[in-house]
Amino acid sequence: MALTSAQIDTYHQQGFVLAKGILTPVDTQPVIDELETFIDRRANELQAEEKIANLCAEAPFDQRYGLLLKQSSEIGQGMDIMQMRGPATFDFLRNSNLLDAVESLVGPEITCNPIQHVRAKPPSNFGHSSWSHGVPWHQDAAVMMKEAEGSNVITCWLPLSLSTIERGSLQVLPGVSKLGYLTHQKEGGTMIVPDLMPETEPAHLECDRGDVVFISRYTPHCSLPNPSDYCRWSMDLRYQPTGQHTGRTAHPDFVVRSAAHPEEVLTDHQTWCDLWIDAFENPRGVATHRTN
Ligand SMILES: O=C(O)CCC(=O)C(=O)O
Repeated sequence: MALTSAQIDTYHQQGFVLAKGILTPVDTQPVIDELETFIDRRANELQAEEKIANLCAEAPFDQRYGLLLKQSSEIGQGMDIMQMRGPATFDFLRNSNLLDAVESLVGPEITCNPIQHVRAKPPSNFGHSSWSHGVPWHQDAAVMMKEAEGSNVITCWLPLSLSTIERGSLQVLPGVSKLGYLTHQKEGGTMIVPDLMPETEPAHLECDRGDVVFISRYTPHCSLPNPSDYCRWSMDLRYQPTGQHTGRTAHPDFVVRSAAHPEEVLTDHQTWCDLWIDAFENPRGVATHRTN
């Protein structure tokens, strides 16, 4: 669904917009099914290795991963977009409801930027996982190369389950994207140098499956630990006008929509998998964060 002109204005004024109901359950269910299949397979493998005792097979999507993580920190190994490379996730990267909204912000020639994740943010005290303790204040411009500073990369942050303050929802600083890039430091995870943090009241972006938050590369955002008993599942995907620098030359981007050259849209799942496999097996280019 295209964004309304009011939503587009909000994005440009505030540096983000929370757009409700962009996606239907039909859009995200195949991705959830793919994640559930992955988790079930990992759980069975870990049970065979006697690393977990209870498969928790009856637990719902927003609880099972946490219950398994409590038993083994290995449950989430290999569970990100570029590692799983599932066909449903590949299809979702080209989802027309999502891209209609993205087109409102980047125009009709759209490339999928390779900086993308699926995050199972589990309860913070259920064991160690890379996302469970939150993410410090940063701008997404800091996870890209400096060369991408002029690229209109839009982050699409979308929950696959309820995302509330109690479950470690996202926070953003409204209205400060116009400041441009703020220097980041490595210490504490890629984060804005504390002295440079704008003194702005954060907005808590509570949202649910179907909603999408669009965030500019210059909008400071963070997320808190998850003190609840539920996983806060989300995806963060990035899109940009085709031809602009991706800021991550080590990893493959691809065209997802084109009015001018529809033949350039990548629709073949195996080709996408091969691009990632090649990037991992024959490393070249840059995949590091910018901390200067
Ligand atoms: O999902 C989160 O908790 C943080 C996401 C984030 O920082 C990002 O997408 O850049």
